[in-house]
Amino acid sequence: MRFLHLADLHLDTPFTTRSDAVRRELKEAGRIALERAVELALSERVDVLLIAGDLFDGEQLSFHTERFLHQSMARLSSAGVQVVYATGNHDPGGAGGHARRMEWPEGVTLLLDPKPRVVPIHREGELVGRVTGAGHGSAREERDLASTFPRPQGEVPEIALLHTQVLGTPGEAHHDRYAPSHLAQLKASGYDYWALGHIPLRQELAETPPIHYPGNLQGRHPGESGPKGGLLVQVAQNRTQVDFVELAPIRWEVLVMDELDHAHSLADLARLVENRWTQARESDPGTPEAKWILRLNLAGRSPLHRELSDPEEQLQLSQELAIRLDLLDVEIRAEATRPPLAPADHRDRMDVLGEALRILEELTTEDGPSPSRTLGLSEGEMAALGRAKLDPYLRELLQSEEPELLQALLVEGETS
Ligand SMILES: [Mn+2]
Repeated sequence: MRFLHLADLHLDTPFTTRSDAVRRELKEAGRIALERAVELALSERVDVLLIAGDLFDGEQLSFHTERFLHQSMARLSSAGVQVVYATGNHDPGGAGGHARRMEWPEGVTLLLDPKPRVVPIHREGELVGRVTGAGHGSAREERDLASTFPRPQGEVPEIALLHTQVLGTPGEAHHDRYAPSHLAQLKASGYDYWALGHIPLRQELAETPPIHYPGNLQGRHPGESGPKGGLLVQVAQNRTQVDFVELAPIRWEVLVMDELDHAHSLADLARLVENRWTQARESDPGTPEAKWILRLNLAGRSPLHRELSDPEEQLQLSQELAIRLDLLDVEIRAEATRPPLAPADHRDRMDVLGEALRILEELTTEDGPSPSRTLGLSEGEMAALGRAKLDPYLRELLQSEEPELLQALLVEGETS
């Protein structure tokens, strides 16, 4: 038995915080990813497409997307590929939900309520496997639905399909515990594969039997970086092959830059970002046709602190970067930048900090007082160390350590 496992498509996510152009691209990307999934299902001649919930994002479903879904499913069904779709918390199957209201072509089996159902899967009239699944009837399904699944019969591959929060999985804390289930129970259930949905992060929870979240089909915000797509699964007698296939047209990337002291102009900063971007793409180039959205998190002391706090300057920088790096969009977060060190502002203070800054300045001045004498070395020690070289050496040392010394003194001074 061969199938494609998808989850968490969230079609028609509103993306309200994005510009019109980017919002259009992101919405379109959700449909393109599904179109690619359909192409893959056809070219790989799978027996069934499994959708593990959250096919829609919520109440807003455009007529465009509805028609697109219908056509996509009809393509599969006319090629003899079944579709089994179990609803999740974003697209519950109860009265009034899109899943129940919209028109579906023949060959699509909808699992709209929590009562598990067994769907036989055929290839050219022959039984090749069974899918047992259940859907969320409401947006707040709090029961452990997996525990109600029947024991599979098992003479053909038996697949379980469910939108669920498996307790204790990475990323759990960020998601509501809808239809919670227990890994030990899934493992002991007798199914040959658990096709799960709900957690956007792709992960294998168990190898035997394989229990997988495919992750979402298209990332929707910077936190959902990395390649996104579906799992192509072949269940055979002795072993199950699970392959991830990238399908999302848009990729997200987050760059954190917190060493900004040497960027003295926005052009310098743009160059620094370009270097970091190039490095990141060397290790993870993405597909040749991928479109990218960059989130740039800037932090720490920066001579550009003031410019970066100005929305107009930020916009200019993001536009410059988008053109330069050929990106769909660039978001800049600069709330965590701070003004650069300015020792001159503190030198005249009549306190320990001011005194320390004045001493440091004096000692590093070429014809100022002798550092070795000020530091309290005796005549004998100075003679032994070679007096002529000692002062220049100490000045150099103090100067090279100056940024660190200033940092320590000023941060101390600011917080006291
Ligand atoms: Mn969900």
